[in-house]
Amino acid sequence: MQIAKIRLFDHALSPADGTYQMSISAVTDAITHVVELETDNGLRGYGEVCPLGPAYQPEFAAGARAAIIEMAPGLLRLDPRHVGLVNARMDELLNGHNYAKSAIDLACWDLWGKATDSSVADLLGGAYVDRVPTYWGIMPATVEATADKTRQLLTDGYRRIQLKTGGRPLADDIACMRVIADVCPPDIKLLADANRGWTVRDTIEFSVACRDIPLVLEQPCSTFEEHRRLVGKVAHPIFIDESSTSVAATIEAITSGVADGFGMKLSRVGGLTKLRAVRDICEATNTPLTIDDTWGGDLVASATVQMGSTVRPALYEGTWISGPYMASGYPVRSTPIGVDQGHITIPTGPGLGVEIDTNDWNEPIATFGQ
Ligand code: 0XW
Ligand code: MG
Repeated sequence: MQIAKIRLFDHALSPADGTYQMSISAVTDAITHVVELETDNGLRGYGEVCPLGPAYQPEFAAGARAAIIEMAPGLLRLDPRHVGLVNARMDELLNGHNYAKSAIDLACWDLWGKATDSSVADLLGGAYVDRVPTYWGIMPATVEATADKTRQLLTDGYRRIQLKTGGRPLADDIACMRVIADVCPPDIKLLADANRGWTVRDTIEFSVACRDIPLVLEQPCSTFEEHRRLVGKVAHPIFIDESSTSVAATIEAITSGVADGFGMKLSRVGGLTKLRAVRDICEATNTPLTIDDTWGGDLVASATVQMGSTVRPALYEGTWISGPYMASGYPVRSTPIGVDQGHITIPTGPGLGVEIDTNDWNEPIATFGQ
């Protein structure tokens, strides 16, 4: 089985309320790129990458588009089931740009599943569950609005709540964290995610002020070095998100004693093949992790929940999807992937289980092969 044709599509996946606000970046429009790989025996596999605007991480939509176009001609005639070889070829064709490689990697896993009538979760070792827990990130708001949102999330079945912090006075972050802790029963997992927006000093002050609240500090500062300076000075575990940029960076974060867990992103590490290694390293070191991506439609959602379902449940912190935050996704023929009672049901069907008819979409922006 060989890749005979590659088509690239794009779609706008804008936030429902106009803006998705984080400490030092706000996203108003998110452009996703979907790769279609067609094989010489007539199968079609799909993968996707959707950076969270240009400032969340170094990744950005126009970069994904350029990198995929750069690599595509060199991928024709490869066997998509050989995900290791496809990844090696991508590294020969282009240095870095893990996120763009992620879209191609996903499409290969989708094809591998379709060729063997297996779900991606089957190929990844098997699913522990048929629906996975999710969590919610509360955007910066007043104390009253934060309390109301927390109550609503509890009613909706969420058991893990992340407060977006940073980008405003520390006292506001502390007050909002306190009200969330007051509203929540003790078994709800709480996180403060500054998305790189705090200094080392901010983080220490926040942690000391919230010493009595069991919570996780997620990616408080910008660099790995700053997080290293926090070790021993904060009262809470540190989860690394934006700084876990690769499999090697993940290993370093664990072995250096900085990461107590991860907010892990599929596209940042380069797709399912790399994320499988991350999962296995986390399992070998008893390190908890989420399985998320930055943003995206049902292809990204399926890839993340399928991978999430294969993580040992005691270490799995859930999967966040952007669907509930979006005005709408791109059209698919399968049941849309959504959240119900704080959980996401894993699509059934071979590969990623997302049925696509590209007649529902605009014309591709690039085509390679025939
Ligand atoms: C809450 N998320 C998983 C969604 C956005 O991609 C940002 C992210 C995070 O934790 O930073
Ligand atoms: Mg995060």
